[in-house]
Amino acid sequence: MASPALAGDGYRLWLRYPPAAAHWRSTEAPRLRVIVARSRSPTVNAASDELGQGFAALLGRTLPRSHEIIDGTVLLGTPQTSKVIAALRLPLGGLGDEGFILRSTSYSDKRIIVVAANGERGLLYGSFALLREAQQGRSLAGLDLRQKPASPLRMLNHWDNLDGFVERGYAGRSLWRWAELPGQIDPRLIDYARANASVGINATVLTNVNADATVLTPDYLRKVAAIAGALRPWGMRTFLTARFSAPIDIGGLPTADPTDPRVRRWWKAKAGEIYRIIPDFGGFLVKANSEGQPGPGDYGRSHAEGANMLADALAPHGGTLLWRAFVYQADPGSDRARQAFDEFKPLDGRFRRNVILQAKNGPIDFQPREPFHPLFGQMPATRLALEVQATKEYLGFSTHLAYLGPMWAETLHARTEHGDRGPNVADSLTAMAAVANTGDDRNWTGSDFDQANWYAFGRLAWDHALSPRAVAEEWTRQTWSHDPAVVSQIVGMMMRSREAVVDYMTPLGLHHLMASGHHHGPGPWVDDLPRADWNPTYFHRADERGIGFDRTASGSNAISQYRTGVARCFARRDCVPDEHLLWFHRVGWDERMQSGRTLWEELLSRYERGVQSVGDMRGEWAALDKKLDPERHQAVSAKLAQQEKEARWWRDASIAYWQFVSRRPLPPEVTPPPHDLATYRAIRLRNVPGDPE
Ligand code: BDP
Repeated sequence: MASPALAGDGYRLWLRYPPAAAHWRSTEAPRLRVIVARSRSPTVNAASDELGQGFAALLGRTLPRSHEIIDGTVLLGTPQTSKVIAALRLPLGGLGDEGFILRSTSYSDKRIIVVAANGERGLLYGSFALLREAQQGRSLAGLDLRQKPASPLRMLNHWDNLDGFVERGYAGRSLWRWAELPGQIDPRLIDYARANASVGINATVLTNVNADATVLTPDYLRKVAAIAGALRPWGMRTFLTARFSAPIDIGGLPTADPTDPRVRRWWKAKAGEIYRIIPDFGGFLVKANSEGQPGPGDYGRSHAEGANMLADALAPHGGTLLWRAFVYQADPGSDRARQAFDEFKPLDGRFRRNVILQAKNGPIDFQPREPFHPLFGQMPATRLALEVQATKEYLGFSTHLAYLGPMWAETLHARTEHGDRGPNVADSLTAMAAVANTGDDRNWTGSDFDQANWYAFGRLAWDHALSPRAVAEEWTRQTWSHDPAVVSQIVGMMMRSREAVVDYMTPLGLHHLMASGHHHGPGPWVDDLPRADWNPTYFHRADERGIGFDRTASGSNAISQYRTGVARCFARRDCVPDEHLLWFHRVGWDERMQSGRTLWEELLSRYERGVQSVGDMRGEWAALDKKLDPERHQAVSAKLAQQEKEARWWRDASIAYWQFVSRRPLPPEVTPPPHDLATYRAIRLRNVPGDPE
């Protein structure tokens, strides 16, 4: 199964399959005797191997493969591969290729468990779902699950450069060992694919959105083909980022103008070359005319013209073109938050069928909290992908514990038309992508808790309606312990963790207050960067009178980009949630909040609450020391200690700065920052991981 793993080093992620509780084992064991899976498909073999090994570990005895149906058979099959499945006439219609049915049933008087699907990938996901059920300690007697994924494309985006550096990566270097490829396949790739398959992630983009065209040269394409071959049995398709200027960079053409016939021919030929060696290649992801990347705008062409040209090259092969909506022009104009919508809304309906427009969860840039991106729900004639960041660029890297399930659910479940009714963001999605948080650290994600974000992304991409708490519970049981007291303690910490980060970094709708470049630590005072909208002062606009970005009609009117019902609420002080207040409104320091406190008091209390919350997490974690393996317990303790220090740093530096701009005294109950503002301003971090500069 996995490469050799040390107990407790985190390598095995949530696929540990620890021996199940004795009472579960004694009642469930008779239901599990043999596995029947007739297929030569590598995917079905992978699924039945996983079941065999997983159940062997859970039950403490092997589950042999068999051809016979006996009491206790686990049967994997499609109506085409299994007469029994065909005879059972299960409701497989509408489940597509990836959906599955898990059912405890009987056949010829034999009690069996079936994993049934229309295709091999359904069998793979069904097998992992069966193991997940078992690991929750649930009885398999009444098993009856019927599922299919909410979105057809569930993908990781790796911001990995060809030299092994991972942009915004906090877990070591890239998993792709280009120098050893295509000759050697790192066994770790198989475990990577297994982990993804176990939560239904079915695609991966290997390279950084700030792309290097070299990956499209023949030598590299052979390496890509080797990776694609390792991932394929696990249901994963491989994608690459395409640098828009590749025809110039590696093609010897004088232009990359999407309307130039030579450029169009070049991309068609390139696509043909790729599909000859990777027949199931997924397609391209493109960042164009954003943050200095080349794009159709360089030739006076629109995003649709650029995207469609690449889509046409991929179309004959069934490829997909993901075009990012994260764009902002050289001049931010009135408000950077408006730019993507202003640029893309007029293009609705102008993209080819195989184009998916990929927008970040919020209109700015992966902040600890943003309102949902106004493009969701407003591009009826365009397929959309939701892009989230699993790597915590703006949420404390892999040091701070922040479980992102609640953040993503907040976006997915946000209503795009009315306050509490009508369609939500999830309803408008064809795909969901996460900027990956993986690297070659032994525990994959830099911290044990960041594994939960990889896990939660997959689960929420599969089922947008899942509750983040339920996901945290199942992850915890598979990763840490079955003990109900431990599970509830850990899940409690996880569920509060992201809000704590919001509180001590960017409370009440504040955003983009991080230090420049690496984005670690506070920098609300920064006002000297060359672009106005790179400066925190541009976003908070604080002065002696008040704080916040007026995005109502009296300000940038970004609010008008939302549908009327939503816009109306965001625009009203008595309706906009406190969480988004300073995102949409400029508010006087002494104005009263819903809590009855003034804004100044409320702001201070949020910082306090954030730091307090981290202190509580530390205490709760410390109390678990006898109940968890010492190696991982210790590793998390060390991170929490650092997080607490950094949360205080955020609080102290921010309060010192707000006090300076607002000229407000601190109420007596608020402990003054131990240093003056100049001290915080002078702090410079060096050699920070993940920083491309
Ligand atoms: C920003 C990151 C930058 C990425 C950019 C993007 O700081 O490294 O290139 O997002 O999404 O948040 O393209």
